[in-house]
Amino acid sequence: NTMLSWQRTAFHFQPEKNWMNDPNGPLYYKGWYHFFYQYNPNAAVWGDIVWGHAVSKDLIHWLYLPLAMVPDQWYDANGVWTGSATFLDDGSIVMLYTGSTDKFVQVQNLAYPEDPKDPLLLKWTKYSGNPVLVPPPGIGAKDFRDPTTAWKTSAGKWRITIGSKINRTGISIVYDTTDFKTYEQLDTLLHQVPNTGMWECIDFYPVSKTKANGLDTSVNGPDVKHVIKASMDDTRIDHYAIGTYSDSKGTWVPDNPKIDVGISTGLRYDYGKFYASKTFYDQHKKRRILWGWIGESDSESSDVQKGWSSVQGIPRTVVLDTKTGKNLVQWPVKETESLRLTSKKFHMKVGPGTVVPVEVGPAAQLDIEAEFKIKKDDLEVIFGEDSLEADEEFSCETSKGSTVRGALGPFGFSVLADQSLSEQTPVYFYVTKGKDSKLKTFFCTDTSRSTKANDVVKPVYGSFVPVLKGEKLTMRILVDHSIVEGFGQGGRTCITSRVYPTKAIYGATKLFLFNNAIDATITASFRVWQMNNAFIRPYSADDST
Ligand code: DQQ
Repeated sequence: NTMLSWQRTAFHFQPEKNWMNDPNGPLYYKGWYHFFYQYNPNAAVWGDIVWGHAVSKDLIHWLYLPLAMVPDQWYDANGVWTGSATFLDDGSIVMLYTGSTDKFVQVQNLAYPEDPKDPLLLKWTKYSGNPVLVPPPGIGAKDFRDPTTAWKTSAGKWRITIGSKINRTGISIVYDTTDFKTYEQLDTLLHQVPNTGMWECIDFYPVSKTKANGLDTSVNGPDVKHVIKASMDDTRIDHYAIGTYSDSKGTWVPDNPKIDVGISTGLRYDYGKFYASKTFYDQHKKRRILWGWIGESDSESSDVQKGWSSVQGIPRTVVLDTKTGKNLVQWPVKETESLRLTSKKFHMKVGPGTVVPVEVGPAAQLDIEAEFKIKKDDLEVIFGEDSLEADEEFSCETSKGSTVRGALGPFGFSVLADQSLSEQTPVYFYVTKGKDSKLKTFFCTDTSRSTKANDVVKPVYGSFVPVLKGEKLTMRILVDHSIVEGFGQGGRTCITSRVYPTKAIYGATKLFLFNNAIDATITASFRVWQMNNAFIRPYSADDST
């Protein structure tokens, strides 16, 4: 169907057709990045789930391979669901995944490459003793899924966690194993949080307190913090928290109980559309990489009409923010920059209530890096001692979007806009003065005017973003036809949105800079790159060389 074909992305991973959801078992092996994904080979809606498979040399250009695993056993007859890879000490790979059985019971299964010498890992063998884990007593048959990558205990065993719930409490059940075939359940949970519902796709990994590189999942010690991420089935939000892991107890406690997993005051990887994510340690480049499933915000019937649904976000490196110590920072993998074509640099001063076209040619595939300064006098006058403006608790989500003017914002870019701005998606900062008289910065994306289509959910997304003394406000935006990924303040706060312009497509797509503040003058220094297409196509024999 060509009618909706402009929504197809040019450099984001998506299958040729049909439905995709969670990233599965990402890993680097013998020169290839492997990416598996939840896939419906038969339709553009969820169902008949198998593992799709693709490989890449650089995480950007992808070659589709044959399906890696399909439901061909009683223990995965209703779907080969989400799972994770672990490298054993001898370099061999084990894959654990959830099967939905012939009776719709969620069990964990073991699989491994049929031929470890094959860099493409084309064939997977399911262990003859599957399932290796069934729901333990007290756990619902349909509440037991998505095993993590295993990590080593100090006793030399392997440990994994699996998400579940007891009543309304989200929990992570812990098991130790030596051979991945038999398991011993620990008496304690890794973690639990009341009133958060079912935890899907738990991820658990160390981050360095001092260094910028990523850590292998088994690394532990005084220089390390541990991150737990769980995907909240109820709200479809990926929440993470930073805390301390006890190897001897098999438990984890958050640094700050107010920033715990799954609670409204906690942290999210992304404040837009981003779910069921999973990290892996890239031993090739010593970094931890985050994949996230970006679903659609349009209707199921539109997906059926266009013949596909969902994309994957650009893989992000993830590290602890050593400046704040309280949050992660996420950034598109360096290889993304290989898609950059021509660029233009701009330095613009924009007064209150201004919209300026940014002449970059067609603006449907862009990478934007920008720095903003608020004129200092304005800051002092506006937010001086007796200033009137003290924003009550601002929130992007409950605000009416970028048309609402404050003293110091909003300002930023309107992307995927048409010439007359009848369609536009503003990505912006909004600076407020809190009740404590301190400036507080928010990073938001307003999709409410992104399309004329009437079958689309169009929220205002966003959140608070930490800005430290002396820092300028910075943002990066990746634009790719129907996806916009915003990274505020170096990736402290991220927002991914799916938008479906009807006029702002291909060559008609424009970029604007705006300052909708009432008082402040803004200086924006930025660079805009045209982005190339990535090749994402079936593997052919020529690709082996
Ligand atoms: N998707 C998988 C499950 C997982 C869910 C099924 C999260 O394993 O819990 O497709 O999106």
